[in-house]
Amino acid sequence: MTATTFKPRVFSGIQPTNHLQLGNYLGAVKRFVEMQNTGVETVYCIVDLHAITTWQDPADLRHATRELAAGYIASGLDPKRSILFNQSQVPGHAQLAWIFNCVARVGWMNRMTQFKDKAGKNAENASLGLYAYPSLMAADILLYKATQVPVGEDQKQHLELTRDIAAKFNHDFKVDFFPITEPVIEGAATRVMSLRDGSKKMSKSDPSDASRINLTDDANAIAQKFRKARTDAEPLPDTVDGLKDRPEARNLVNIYAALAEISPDAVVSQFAGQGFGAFKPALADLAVAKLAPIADEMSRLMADPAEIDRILGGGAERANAIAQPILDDVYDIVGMIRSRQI
Ligand code: AQP
Repeated sequence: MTATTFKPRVFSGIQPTNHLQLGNYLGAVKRFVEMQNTGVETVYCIVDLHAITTWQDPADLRHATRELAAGYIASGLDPKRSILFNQSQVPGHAQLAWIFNCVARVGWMNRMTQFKDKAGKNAENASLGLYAYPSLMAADILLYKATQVPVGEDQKQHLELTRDIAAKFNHDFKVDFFPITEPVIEGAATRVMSLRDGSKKMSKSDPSDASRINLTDDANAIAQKFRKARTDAEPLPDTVDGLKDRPEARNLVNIYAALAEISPDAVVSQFAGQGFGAFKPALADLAVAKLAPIADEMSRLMADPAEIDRILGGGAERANAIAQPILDDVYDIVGMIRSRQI
């Protein structure tokens, strides 16, 4: 069998839970925009089906979905150049996820560290959806035969599972149907850490608001959160090697580098010998300069929720036009009879 060449296509998504945080922006959304601007076909989803794997108040979920759409657009995603939509409007995500639940093995799921982290000590009481989350994520990606997926470092294991599911499907059904998708985990900020604890990643759902910069934070909140960010008492070194074993300092340098679009090496050579009393205000100023225009544009877009819904509906139609023929082929490969004209 000759190997199939798959059309280059980028897919990624973010859960509409709480507010977008700086880690989501630097690790994901900013990369989404860069990939859109290369001209490759880009499909970006708001994964509301993933969000409900943990409890979401329905009104909050609706608000967070629109706010994330506003965040995508305000950050530079163009609904004409990228397909932007929310997952639940394209039924193929849930349908393909069921097929993948029957391809993936329980042993594979048991190794997923995110489930262990999110379920915590009370795993028996976690939703079945949270356990099957990686199978739905594989469906999100493979429903579009995506060849590249820009994500933060924390999603690496789920991307490996997606590749395993694609390979097992191809092997079991003796086809070369799904691509073996490449994760794109690049840049200085693939794992932005909590501002309160350098061993934990920054997260939308961390109970401490001081642990993260939200994209909706105003200039005062941003300055105050960086001022209170945990650091050590040492000045900045003159090379990044000097940040080894200084996770909080390394994190702030990485954030600066990603926002300024320079290397961490360039940041430390600029601030070498200076303490955090000087570095933190410079970082806060840079963050405000980069994030305030996004926050302003988000609130402008949020004033017209009907327009956001219209954009998501149009994106869902375009997404479905790619997804449905792929899903039809999957059903055919698996042996499902499809005699009804829909
Ligand atoms: N701290 C981070 N640094 C770099 N990238 C990050 N991402 C998340 N946190 C960081 C990337 O953002 C994308 C969307 O993530 P998600 O909303 O689908 O879920 P998550 O990874 O679990 O993100 P959060 O913020 O921690 O959300 P909650 O708290 O709701 O679970 C992914 O590409 C992720 O890698």
